[in-house]
Amino acid sequence: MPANPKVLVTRKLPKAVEERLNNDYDCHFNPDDRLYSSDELVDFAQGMDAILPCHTEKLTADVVARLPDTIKIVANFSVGVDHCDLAAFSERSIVVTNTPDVLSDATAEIAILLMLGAARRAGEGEAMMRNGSWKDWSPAFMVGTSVTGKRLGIIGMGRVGQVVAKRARGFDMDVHYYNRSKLSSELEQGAMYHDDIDSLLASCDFISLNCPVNPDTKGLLSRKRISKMRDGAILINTARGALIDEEAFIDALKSGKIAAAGLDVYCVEPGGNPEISQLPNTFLLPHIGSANQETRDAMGYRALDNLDAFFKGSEPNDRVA
Ligand code: 8YV
Repeated sequence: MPANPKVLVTRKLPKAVEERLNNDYDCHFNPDDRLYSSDELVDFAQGMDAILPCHTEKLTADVVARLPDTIKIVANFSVGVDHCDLAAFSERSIVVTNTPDVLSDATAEIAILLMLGAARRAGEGEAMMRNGSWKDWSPAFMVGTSVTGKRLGIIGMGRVGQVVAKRARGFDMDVHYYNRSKLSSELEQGAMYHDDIDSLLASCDFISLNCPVNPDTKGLLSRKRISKMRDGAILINTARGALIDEEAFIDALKSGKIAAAGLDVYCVEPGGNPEISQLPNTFLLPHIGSANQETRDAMGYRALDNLDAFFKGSEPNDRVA
């Protein structure tokens, strides 16, 4: 390893991860955890060998073109790489890595939380308890939908999708999935494969989005596709907001075509969509799918393993460009 490669660490990382970074690298840290503008990012990257960013840093073609020649690798602290223009990185021969596997359990936990929360109206109930508006009880009060025994359709049966399926089986759910390719029966664990998204949408009570966003999947849940969903279906999204046509989705939530939704991700982040926040049939979280201490540490170590491999002259395990 060359003496102390220089690493720009764009956000505050867990203490143990920063300590490990400090041992082996000469780091520019961000102790105030301030979101850098693109200009600042390019400025701070001057003279650095590597960048360790989060999905909050938009590494567009324009930003990539302005990075100094000293940058050899971008080791993301995220599994999703939709914030990175991978073609632009490849053109400049800058290696890009991500952090798969380590956040699958955490993200699946949040998917199940959202599914239960949306089906059982947890958002409305919680708001009522906090604003003091719980005044009555009757058999008709806050009646939701059962999850147990229902059919769950998973779009994207990768690492996260497979854990969501496993957890959903704990609720006796009948798991169906759409994926670019059919999984082996060992990985399917009895889940039913659909080679067509429309057929999955038409047959499921719950739909969970678990695929990455890329030019092929952007807007995957279009107005036309929403119209194929079962009436009164419930939608869960822990992947990326850009998978959904939010305008069409809001119309469907208003009409009851989609009975409820549990969302952790939005087209605009941070902030989300104020119109969605107004809808009582949504259960909403602020992109915390992987936000637990164990997972944050593991993501940091995974990013560091990629950096270490690169600077030792080996191929990083999680290279995506
Ligand atoms: C992370 C995520 O917290 O890893 C991802 O792709 O969406 C999140 O769960 C975030 O991206 C960290 O940069």
